[in-house]
Amino acid sequence: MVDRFPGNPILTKKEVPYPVVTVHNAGVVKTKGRYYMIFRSHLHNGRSILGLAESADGFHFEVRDKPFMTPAKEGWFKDYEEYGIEDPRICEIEDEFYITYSAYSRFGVRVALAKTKDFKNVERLSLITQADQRNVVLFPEKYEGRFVRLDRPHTEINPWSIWISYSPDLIHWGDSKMIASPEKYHWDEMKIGPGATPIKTDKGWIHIYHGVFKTMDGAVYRLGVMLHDLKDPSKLLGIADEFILEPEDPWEVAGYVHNVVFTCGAVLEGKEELRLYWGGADKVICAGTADVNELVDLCLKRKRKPL
Ligand code: BMA
Repeated sequence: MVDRFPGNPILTKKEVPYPVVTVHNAGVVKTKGRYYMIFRSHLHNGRSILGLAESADGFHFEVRDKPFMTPAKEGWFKDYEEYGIEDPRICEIEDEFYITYSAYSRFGVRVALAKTKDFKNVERLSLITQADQRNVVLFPEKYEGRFVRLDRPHTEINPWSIWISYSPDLIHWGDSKMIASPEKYHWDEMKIGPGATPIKTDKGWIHIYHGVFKTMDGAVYRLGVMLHDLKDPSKLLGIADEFILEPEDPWEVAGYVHNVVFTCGAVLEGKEELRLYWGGADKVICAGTADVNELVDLCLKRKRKPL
């Protein structure tokens, strides 16, 4: 389903002008013909920061001299970012770029929201979940006057599932509802989580998500696709039964954590092509393309049984 870019991996630690151990899990947007990528890197102490890279073609990226965001040193965010900031997603809403990222600390992992207009200055807005939450993905459009997000709470009774929540101001969230959960003895039976910012098509919102299967050799992270109704994003028109990408290339099979493909970003090229970005084995960044119509068909014609 996904054609890998022949020049993969598109970004590694060698292209980063400051010392890092990994370059992985990146949010990407395209605006005014340029691609902006915010990526996660581990430092040598094992904690994460966020870097910024730019590109004219979406495949060849140049990394800024300095990190884009490092854990907050003061204020309300300081205590909650002590162990690092991870897995950014970018969503353009009304000409501003909102970044959701995981904030790690002794209190657990929660999700923070920041915004930028120019990819130079960034403003932290709020911590928008409690612990234990990761993988918050915003929709680029409001629904019935409210912002919409996908989130991924985790409880023992209902492990690692995808929920939807609504907000009048991006800060206060509620009316949460569960919309998808892992399926037993299936490639995503252990965990699922929101992946890339949803992409709008005539047939619905394409949402690439990650699914995890536990093996005797540890967990395998793969990517799948679901289609949300344009009129009501809480309604799933279909979740494809099959995964669309699994670790295959050497840098996806081995790295910092082996057997991982993990996405935080996708971009629509014209009407037919989805450009997908993923972290390979938590060490490098890879890119590939998929046909929008094929992804939609997979969700509608080869779907798994509804919830
Ligand atoms: C998840 C997150 C991701 C990571 C993945 C595989 O729980 O930590 O950032 O890519 O595990 O290690």
